[in-house]
Amino acid sequence: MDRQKMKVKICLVGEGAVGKTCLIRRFVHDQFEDRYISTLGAKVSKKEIVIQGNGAAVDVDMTIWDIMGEKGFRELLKEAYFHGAQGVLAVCDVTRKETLTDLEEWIAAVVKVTGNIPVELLANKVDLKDERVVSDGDVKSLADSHGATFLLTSAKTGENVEDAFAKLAELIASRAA
Ligand code: G3D
Ligand code: MG
Repeated sequence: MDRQKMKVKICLVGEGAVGKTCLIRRFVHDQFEDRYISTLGAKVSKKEIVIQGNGAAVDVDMTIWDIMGEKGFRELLKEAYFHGAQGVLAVCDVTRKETLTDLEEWIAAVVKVTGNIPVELLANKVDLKDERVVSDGDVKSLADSHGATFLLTSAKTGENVEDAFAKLAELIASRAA
């Protein structure tokens, strides 16, 4: 019997340099590069994964949207970027507290275009233990206030990166079911 298939579009949001591009690169290519060409405009990547949905395996064809120029990200571009997104990874950098509070605005901007979709907060760069200023509690309270889940990630070590994307896909699948 053919496995059930689904296509999903997800977006990553968050301030510049929190690690969005690195998380995608880690997930899609299983690589972390210290040097690379930064994204121009929006970049779309694809990856297929298999998740457990409702007891049966589901093939998920993920389209992952990345952006650059976060501060100057224009309203018009925002519409196109978020349009049709079924889930969002809201990323902050645990070494910069303002990147967590900034997520309020990012989440509001997405939801304005997409309506209520699953949101997962990623507290990235947890490998930088000595520089960390954002606590688990800080992340949890923002996540709770948006009915979102959260994970601590590192694009550098790969910690929780697969899980982050898979968990979001599962949330989307369970909504669609
Ligand atoms: P962005 O796409 O959100 O703007 P990038 O962020 O993915 O371009 O990452 C910004 C910087 O953070 C990069 O460093 C990258 O190497 C670093 N980075 C991303 N994720 C992690 C992580 O999990 N741990 C650590 N230690 N660094 C990370 P540069 O030096 O190129 O600015
Ligand atoms: Mg980027």
